[in-house]
Amino acid sequence: MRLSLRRSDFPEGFLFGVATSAFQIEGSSFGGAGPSHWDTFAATPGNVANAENGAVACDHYHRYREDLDLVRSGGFDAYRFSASWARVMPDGRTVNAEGLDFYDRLADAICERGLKPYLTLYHWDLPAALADCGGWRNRDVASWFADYAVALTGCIGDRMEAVATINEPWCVAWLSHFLGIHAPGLRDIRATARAMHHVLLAHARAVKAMRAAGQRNLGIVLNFEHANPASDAPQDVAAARLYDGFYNRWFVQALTRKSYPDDILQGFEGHMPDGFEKDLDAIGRPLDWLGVNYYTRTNVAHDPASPWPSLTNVEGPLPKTAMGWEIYPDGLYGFLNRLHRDYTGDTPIIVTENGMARDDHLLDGRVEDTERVAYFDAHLSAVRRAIADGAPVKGYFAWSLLDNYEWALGYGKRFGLVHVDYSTLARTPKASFEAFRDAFGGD
Ligand code: GBH
Repeated sequence: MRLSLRRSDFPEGFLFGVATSAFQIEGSSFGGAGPSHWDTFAATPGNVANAENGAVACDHYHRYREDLDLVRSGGFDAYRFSASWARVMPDGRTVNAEGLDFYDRLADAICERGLKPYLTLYHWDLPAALADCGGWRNRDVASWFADYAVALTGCIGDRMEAVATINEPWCVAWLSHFLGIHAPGLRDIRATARAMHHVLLAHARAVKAMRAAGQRNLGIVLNFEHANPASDAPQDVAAARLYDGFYNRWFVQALTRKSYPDDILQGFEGHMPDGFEKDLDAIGRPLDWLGVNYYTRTNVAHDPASPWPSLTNVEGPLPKTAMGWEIYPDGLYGFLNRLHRDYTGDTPIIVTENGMARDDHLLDGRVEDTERVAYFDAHLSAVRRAIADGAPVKGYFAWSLLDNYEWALGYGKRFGLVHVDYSTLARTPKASFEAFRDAFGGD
């Protein structure tokens, strides 16, 4: 199967890229990295499927040249990656020269292949030493993060096309502190409310410090999930509205309007850090670009038995990926228009992640991931429609270059355009990789 779109279907200069993140591919045991809270979380039985960890992952730490050759040969324009804070600063505060040197070599290797580097500073691998000090619950995380941002960009920032501070603040706060699915595995509304604020304060402090040091093209990556009421019942409609509030509106409203949504603030009653209002001016300073990650929609039902926000996710009727996530390209179209219209105006938007998990198998050296090609085709069409409506979308990154460590689900869920055999670590481009190359690889 081929993609139905071509470069000529997108504006001049539109960027096609692939994305990865440090902990999911590098191998956290190499290069003098300190433990991150994902290393400690994965070491606790019951947290990750099959007790799998990120110690070796895809061994990208040693194989990055080969991996970047793949990005190049796929005809992509850009490569989105993250740096590991625990590799750069093993104790969270002191620079590890060996860690910085890895990102220095990586930056050069990306540029040497003519790819535009999109750096994300934080994709979830908080140094364990900082997690031990309260992590995202501790307001000090904002200055720790700003120091890390300046140390890293001071070394490789000169070669970065763009820098994002945080990947998916909703996941940092909610998956990690309310749902307990990600490190540090808490189920605590107070911790969640604090993380919901501190993650944005950390973004603001890092942006301010990097701007002062001359770093350009700074943004943040938010994830969006269309909140679909499970029924027309008023309670379900209200539950979906709340879900939209703490998932989709909270961060972008603070970043663009210097306020938090009232309905969510009410639910966080008594749990927000004292004086949080005074931080909103700094949080709402202009962004150079906004990254949008989009995968699915959620069907939301009211659930009086659950603590606030008193809702539950129910199974929906649409076709699903191997994650069980519904395939809903109209959600991406809707968010791109909604962001442009209601929040970000002319600020450039980049789709920084979009992709699907599939139960991929190598057969005679090939992976025919036809459904994945169809998924990409439908979502690229959604992007194209949003651009036609006037949304300033400047690029699209597929998640992900490689099959990788899918967090609490371990290595069982495959999102890659390139298959990874976890016993030999051999890379094999899938049919979806070829579909991208054939559609966008030329001029
Ligand atoms: C991204 O987050 C991450 O940035 C990336 O590291 C990860 O590998 C990738 O997704 C794939 O998972 O159906 O109710 O369970 C995506 C954020 C949050 C999107 C949870 C889907 C599931 C809703 N995800 N959400 S539900």
